[in-house]
Amino acid sequence: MSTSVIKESHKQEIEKFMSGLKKRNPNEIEFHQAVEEFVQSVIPYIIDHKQYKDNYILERLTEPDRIIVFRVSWEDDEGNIRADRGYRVQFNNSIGPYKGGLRFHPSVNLSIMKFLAFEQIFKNSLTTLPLGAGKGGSNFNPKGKSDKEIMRFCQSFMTELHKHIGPSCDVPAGDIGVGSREISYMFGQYKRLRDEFSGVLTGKGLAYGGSLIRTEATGYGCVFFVQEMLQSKGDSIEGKNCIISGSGNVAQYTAEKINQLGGKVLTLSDSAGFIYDKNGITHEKIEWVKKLKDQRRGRISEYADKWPGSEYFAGQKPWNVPCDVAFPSATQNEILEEDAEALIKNGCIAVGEGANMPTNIDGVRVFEQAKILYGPAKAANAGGVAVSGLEMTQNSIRMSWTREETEKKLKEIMKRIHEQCVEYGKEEDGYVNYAKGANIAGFVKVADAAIAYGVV
Ligand code: NDP
Ligand code: 2IT
Repeated sequence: MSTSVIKESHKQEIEKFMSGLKKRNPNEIEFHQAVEEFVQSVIPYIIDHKQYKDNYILERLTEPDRIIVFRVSWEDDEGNIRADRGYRVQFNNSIGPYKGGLRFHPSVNLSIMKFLAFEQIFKNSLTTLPLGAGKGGSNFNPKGKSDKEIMRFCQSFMTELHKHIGPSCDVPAGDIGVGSREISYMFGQYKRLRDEFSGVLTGKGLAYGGSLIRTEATGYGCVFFVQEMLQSKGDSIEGKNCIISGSGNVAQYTAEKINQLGGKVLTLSDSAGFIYDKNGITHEKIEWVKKLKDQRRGRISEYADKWPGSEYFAGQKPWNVPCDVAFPSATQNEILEEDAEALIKNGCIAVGEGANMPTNIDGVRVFEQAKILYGPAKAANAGGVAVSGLEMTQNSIRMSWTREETEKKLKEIMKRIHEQCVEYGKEEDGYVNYAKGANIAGFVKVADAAIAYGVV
């Protein structure tokens, strides 16, 4: 059932379920949104598959196994004492150890942690790897902090978190504000506290257990997924005008892979505005952006000063730039209904969500009604956690695979995710509702495991 045409009887079931969920989890708007988007596809499916209803699966799946909330005290460079809040939501370990990133951003709160951990359940299930789901982070703001401040924060964060994680229990990774620098500081502290060298975090440096392609995986995987969608229509990325939001890890490697496959990248952004480069953001320019963001920790506005023919638009998002394919790769709810309408009006034929929940429910409806190729986050950005899963395997067998082997595995995984979406998302008129497909395919595996375990 596409979210645009929900049967009246299904609508009532969905409203009843959502009203209970909202009562149990007051004020958690992002969590409500993620669950609502999910149950719009899954409740109609459950109505026809009674075992899930009889086993109270939806009620159980929307309640996290546990939530850990803790204080993170640290000292800044001026000697002031600071206190931030740390989180780890261990949502579900039915099919593997809890797995998911850590986000450091001032907007972090329990609702955002829970929406991310909830979506991670189905994303991780889609990867076909044995991965449960979790998410964590802090409202700590890394912007403008010195390396030493970042190190002290990460060490203090891990001093508490280490009690709750482990290579077979819960394996965190990066997300917004957490890249290789932060993972390395946290891994160093874990190793010191526990006196063990294990694959307890993914996204590690290559010299100490990291996997080749993990840095690239989310962006590359998202482009592979879009390529699969386009190929199902006899089309490809080659020659396509693409717009990207964000300029962090996911955006950079999305841009890199689009270029490698012959597409043209027109935009990048950060929270202050976007740049439009009519000449295309080529390999050389992407390498410059990587240094700008990862080494100098600069702003995307500097791009327009450096590269002639490009323009900076302060305070705006890129969705009004005409394109064939859009890759939202910054944050949640960055595409609202009017943004989705602008994309469709300007001829956009495909969307690959690199970010988590970047499109709100009204925006998704616009894409589905226009019947474009809409690749939802759970499917399209699963490449990151998939290569994290491959990093865990390499750590367990104490081996490392080559770049070629790992990229090939990533590509195969994205292809299998696409196949699962088609299997569960194809509608009577032939339109593939990828959101519905991803939700149901991700759900079935986890729900079947939960039933097999009995009442736990
Ligand atoms: P980074 O921290 O590397 O980059 C984040 C980018 O998004 C920056 O350009 C940042 O701009 C921008 N951004 C962050 N918050 C906002 C906001 N509130 N409004 C506008 N722009 C914002 O993070 P990642 O690239 O790793 O993550 C980007 C998205 O991809 C997130 O949704 C994340 O959950 C998702 N994701 C990441 C994966 C990974 O492996 N890293 C895997 C799967 C999904 P600024 O510098 O101004 O803050
Ligand atoms: O949202 C995500 O899937 C991530 N941030 C990556 C998680 C991981 O464990 O690699």
